[in-house]
Amino acid sequence: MSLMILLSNKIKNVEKKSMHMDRVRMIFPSLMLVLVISMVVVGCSNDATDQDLDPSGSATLSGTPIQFVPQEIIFPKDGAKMVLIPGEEFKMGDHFNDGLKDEVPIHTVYVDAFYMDAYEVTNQQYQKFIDATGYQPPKQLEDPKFNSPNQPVIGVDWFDAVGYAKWAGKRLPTEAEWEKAARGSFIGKRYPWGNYITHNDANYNGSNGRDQWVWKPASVGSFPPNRYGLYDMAGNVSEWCWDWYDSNYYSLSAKKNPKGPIQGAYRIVRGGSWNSNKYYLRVATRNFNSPESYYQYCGFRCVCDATTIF
Ligand SMILES: [Ca+2]
Ligand SMILES: [Ca+2]
Repeated sequence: MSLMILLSNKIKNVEKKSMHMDRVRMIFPSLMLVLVISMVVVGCSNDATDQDLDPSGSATLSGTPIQFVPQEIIFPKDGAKMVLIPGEEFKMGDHFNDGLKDEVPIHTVYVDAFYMDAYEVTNQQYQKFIDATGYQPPKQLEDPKFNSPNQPVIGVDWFDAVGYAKWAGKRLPTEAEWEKAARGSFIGKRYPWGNYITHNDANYNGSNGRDQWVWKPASVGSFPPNRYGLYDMAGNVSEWCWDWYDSNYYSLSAKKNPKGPIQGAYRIVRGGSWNSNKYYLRVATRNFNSPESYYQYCGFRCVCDATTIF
């Protein structure tokens, strides 16, 4: 009888242990998810201070060497997928003598690791910003040609882009970050994937092959990404960057984390658009607009620092 009780107790203990392990197995993924999300929230929002994003101030880019970070994150505030761009040197500028003098000299630049939105900011994401803040919507949101939820937002000036980034807890990329990201780890190529471009690679002026969009942006991500997992770095809509424009800046640029001139009349715009000839889709092409101007071809995407919090 006592043997039966002993066996029964052992079986109960085994069952309890098994139930405990099952609970651990059930809870563990949730704990890991909470941990990762917490790290993402802390890691990105800590660096997005008012000083970082104040249009009258200069961006603080405080990334430091990192041990481990996820390759992709979903940013909590705007739900944007972001991909990690590694901190390393690259050669910035026109390697082919294709462009204007402002694209040279080629110079070596180091940028700290950062996360960049995989896609241009969409109408749907911008609408969340409008709903949350009462911000003035761009008039293009009333135009059926431009207002699909997954089309990139357009008709936004530089201050609108900075306003969205600040709301989201992110910032605009510097010009150096943008070009580093667009190059997709290739060295000295003309486009984000290599030296040649067709309408199967991007949405630009005209249509053919995969590019079936004329005089309007495609839904974001309609073309293959570059090697970092970034979509539409060439074409679709051109993208506001943080920096002021100076045609001589490449001769003056800081080597580490350059943030552009301290003042100017125009802000950098990169990548070309649905309205551009392919010449303007080159990764080295430097364009610029008045920060108060807005166009049907110009949108933006955001970045945030990758920090040791991970
Ligand atoms: Ca097109
Ligand atoms: Ca683009």
